[in-house]
Amino acid sequence: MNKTYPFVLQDLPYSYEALVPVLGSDTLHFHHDKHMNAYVDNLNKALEPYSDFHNLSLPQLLTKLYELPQAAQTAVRNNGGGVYNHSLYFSTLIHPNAGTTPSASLQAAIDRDFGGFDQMLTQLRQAALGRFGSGWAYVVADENGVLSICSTANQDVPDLSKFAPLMTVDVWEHAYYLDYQNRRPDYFDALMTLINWDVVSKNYEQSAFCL
Ligand code: MN3
Repeated sequence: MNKTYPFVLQDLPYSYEALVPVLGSDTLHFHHDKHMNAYVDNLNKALEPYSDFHNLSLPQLLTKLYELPQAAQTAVRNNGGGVYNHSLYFSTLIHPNAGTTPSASLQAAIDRDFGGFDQMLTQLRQAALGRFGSGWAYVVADENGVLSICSTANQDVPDLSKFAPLMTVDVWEHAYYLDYQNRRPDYFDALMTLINWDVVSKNYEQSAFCL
């Protein structure tokens, strides 16, 4: 996420079969190789004419969106957000057999800010299922390490100057249609078995702002 222009599609940190049967390899191929790849390509196309911005990281671009030339703002918002959101999403998944759990410090924050792990997932589920149309639901930390749930539409990201996203749920239909058709609740419940809490914990421990 610290990379700058030209952005490169990162390989998945696991094989295309690694998340079967929760997410099939067809879903991962289309989602990563086609959908995410298009966001990377279109982000680079949008930035190509503006060399003054080629040294900015993706979080910096998304935070300074309105300092960009107006002609590039919508494309960077949509495609830069698409790269940011998918990078976070894919990086926090792993096969359920990995059996990861939150670190002591993340678990303490979950208990303090949600009243427990199940309560956190209940709030995240409400945000994911309540998002009309396409978008994302997140667990984020603020600059004091306080956790909360939020949701965005389309490929928008939370305000990265105020919140560090720790994990996210893609609720665009392309994330689940091949495996779950229109059943977003089934997808959400299954996806929660794939969350790599080791990575989420690391994101929490590194969340003191480093744009
Ligand atoms: Mn997606």
